[in-house]
Parts: sequence; structure tokens; C-alpha cells
Amino acid sequence: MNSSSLFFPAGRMIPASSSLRRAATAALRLSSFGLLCTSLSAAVLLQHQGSHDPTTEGWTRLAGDPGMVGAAYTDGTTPVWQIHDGTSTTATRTLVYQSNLSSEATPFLTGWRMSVSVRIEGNNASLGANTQALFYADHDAAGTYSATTRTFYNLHFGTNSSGNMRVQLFQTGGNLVYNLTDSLFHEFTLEWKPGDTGVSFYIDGELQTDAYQGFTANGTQAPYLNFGDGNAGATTAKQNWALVKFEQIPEPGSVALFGSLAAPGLYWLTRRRRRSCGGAIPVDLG
Ligand SMILES: [Ca+2]
Repeated sequence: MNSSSLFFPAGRMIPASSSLRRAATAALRLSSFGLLCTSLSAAVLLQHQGSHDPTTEGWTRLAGDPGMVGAAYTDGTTPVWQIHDGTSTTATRTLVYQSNLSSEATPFLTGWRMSVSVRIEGNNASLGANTQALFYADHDAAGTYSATTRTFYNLHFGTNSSGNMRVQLFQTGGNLVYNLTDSLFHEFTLEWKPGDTGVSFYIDGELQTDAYQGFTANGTQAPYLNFGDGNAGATTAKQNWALVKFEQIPEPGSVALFGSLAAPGLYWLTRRRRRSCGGAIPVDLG
């Protein structure tokens, strides 16, 4: 597909100043942080949601073998797009849904957020690209552009022997691993804003680290996003993807419209929101 269609027209990325001002006023009057979760939503650049076929949402199916399965499925009561090895018996058991970004300079300079809700059905002890959500960027975690290196912001999902979810942040110098205490759906979020020197990682809105650096390697390929099975090995586990969302966070200049007194309040509320939109769950840094 034409990658330019991944982006809304520039005029729609940031609300008109009058409506933005009204939204900001309303937001600052709210006493419920729950309402703020939606009132301050960022511009969604790309999204997979529920049981929709990702190829109808702007993603391209890239399968290493025709036997690989991506199909609509209901996990309990949650509609998902399920990915698994299916009848594939070759040594190329990969299936990812990918979307190229002609340039992610704008979202990177103004801020970005990638949110994923996924559950693994069955056990997958191999914590790696078997189940991954990836942002392949041309900027490092300090926001510095490079023409010759690329930074992978890559969430790897797996389970322990009991089926409890695990998530790994692929990183140069040592991966970060978080062990969850159940096998339920959770929302995993990476977020970067101007001035940050690392990417923040949240589980269900709870900050886990603000220093994720990603994995940097030589490369010149255009930036892209993908999710699915990026490892050629076999696994009996199935991946149930309820949500993959990539957003541009409103640029700092738009906050200035709120006025010098309102802006610090909104910043505080925004920071607070990341800690208030989901229930806390126990995690261990493994
Ligand atoms: Ca595989």
C-alpha cells in the first residue's frame, strides 16, 4: 500500500486550536482520570483491533510459508486475530503483519506511543521473536536520527511453564524481562516524548521503566511496524492479538495553547493518566 496513507492529513493530526482549547478546558475540569483516558487520545496512525483481518486495516501479510495461519478468533469473550503455525512444516514458519512508514520523523519528533494487547494460548517458553510487536525506527531513544543505523523497539512475548505471560524488551547491552503472574490479556505500551532519553514501558498503565534504549544495528531500510511470528522456528502456541496501536502524541506546541497555567496541570494529568488507566499487576524483573 501507499505508505503515505498511513498518516492522516496534517490538518487532522492536531485538533483545531478552538476545539483543542475546549477539550483542554474540559479535561482540566474533570475529576475522573478514567474520562481522561479518552479525552486526551493521540492521533492513531495505524491500528489492528479485535478480529479484523489486518490486511483490511493497512497491514501487509508477510508469510514465510503458505501453511501459516492468521484468522479471526474469539478468545473467551475477546475478539482477536490469531496467528499460529497451522499446517506449516517447513523451516520458514513466520507470519507477520507489517506496515512501512515512509518517514516517522514527524511522530518521532513530536512523540509516539505503541500499545499492544496480546495473549498466548498454550506455552511458549522461547522468549523471542516467535511473538513480537516491533517498531523499526531511524531514530534512537534520545531522538537522534541516523541514516545508517536503525533502532528496534521490540516487544517479545512468551510464557512460563504455567502459561503465565512474559515480556521481553529487546535491547542492546541486555534485554529487560518482565514476568506476569497470570495468562490474561494485558496492555503493553511503549511511549516516547521529546526530551526523553529512553522509551518508557508500561504494563496496564503502570510505568515499569523509562530507560528502554531499543536494539541498535546497522541498516538503511525505511521504518516499519509489524506484529506476529517473526521467528522461523516452530511452536505449538497460538498468539491472540486484540490490539496493536501506533499513535502520534500531540506535539508540545499544542500544549502551549492551553496557557502557562494550564499546561503544567495538563502535563501532570497526562503523566498521572499513564498510571491510572489500568489496574496494577505484580511483575518481576527477571
Ligand atoms: Ca515461528
